Amino acid sequence: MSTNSIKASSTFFDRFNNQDIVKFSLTNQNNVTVSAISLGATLYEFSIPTNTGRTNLVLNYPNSGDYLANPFYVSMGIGRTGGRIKDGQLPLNGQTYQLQTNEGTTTLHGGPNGFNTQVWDGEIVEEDGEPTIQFHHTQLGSEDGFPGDLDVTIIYRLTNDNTLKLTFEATALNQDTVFNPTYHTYFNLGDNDTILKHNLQINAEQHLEFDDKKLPTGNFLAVENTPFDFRQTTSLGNAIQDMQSTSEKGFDDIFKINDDAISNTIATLQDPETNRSVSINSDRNGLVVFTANSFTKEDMNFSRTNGIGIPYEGVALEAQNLPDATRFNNFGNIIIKAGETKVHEIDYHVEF
Ligand code: FUC
Repeated sequence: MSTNSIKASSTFFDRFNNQDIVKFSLTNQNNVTVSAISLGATLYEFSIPTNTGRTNLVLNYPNSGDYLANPFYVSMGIGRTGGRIKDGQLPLNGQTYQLQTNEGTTTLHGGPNGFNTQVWDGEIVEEDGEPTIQFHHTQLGSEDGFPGDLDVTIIYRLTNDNTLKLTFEATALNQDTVFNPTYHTYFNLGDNDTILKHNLQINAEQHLEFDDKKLPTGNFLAVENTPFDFRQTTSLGNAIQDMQSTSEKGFDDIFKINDDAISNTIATLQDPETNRSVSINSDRNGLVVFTANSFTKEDMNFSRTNGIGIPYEGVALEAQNLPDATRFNNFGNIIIKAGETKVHEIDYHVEF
């Protein structure tokens, strides 16, 4: 007889590029369910029970094909490196590696053959008496252009205090390489089509200055007295309003997490109307906030809004190390030495 308090299941999701895509689910004692699909190890569902049924707190699409037909990385696993690498050129150990590019001259989110494009081997694995979802993939340098081969496992653990723990474990198999994965999770915690009524708090005194390709210049900007000041709980809608004079008309920005918040709560998103919140823990120094400013009705098939994409439909909160970190000596260390294993964790704790 099973004594697990977390229930696990797996089921056929759909076919994509002649491969079966599998959906794995974990449900805890509070009837919170987390599901992931093997395409991109994508977080497909983080749903809670409500008075009227269930609400999924993350954006998704109904079909695998939708995920790569859109440029938005909807709640997908991202790697080897989240964010942008200038000119697709990775400086490492005194050499420069030319990577594949996928945004003009830039390598974005691991490039055109990054983690999100891969079909991961998934299985339910029991650990300490509870089931977990484990996705495994060996990312080959010959496949994505990064130096060396990287053996990667992404683990989903769900606790009975409503925390989803996402762990990335990577081993550099044969060369020094870089590892800065993230989840491109778009949250919409409320019952509205947009996140404009949400509040956001981020433990960040600074954010990064960008050039016109959204590449970091290396300068840190103080958030104080700007729309980037989320040090106290702040209305996201008001902050987005203050960004309307910019070309982005919202946030697509990188916050430098304060040292004392790392490995603790780095940010909290809440919806005052429903009293739902998610707190994010991360062991690294960066958080990208992307408020889906450029979603349009051509970005079809979002499950939440009856198939239509609309601006501000969700907010992507991407916990990671500051991007392009081998180009700047104060952005943190994303290097894995040959033979070395590195582990990173991102936790989402929901309250409702
Ligand atoms: C964020 C942004 C990018 C891109 C992507 C979908 O990571 O930094 O600009 O739009 O999301």
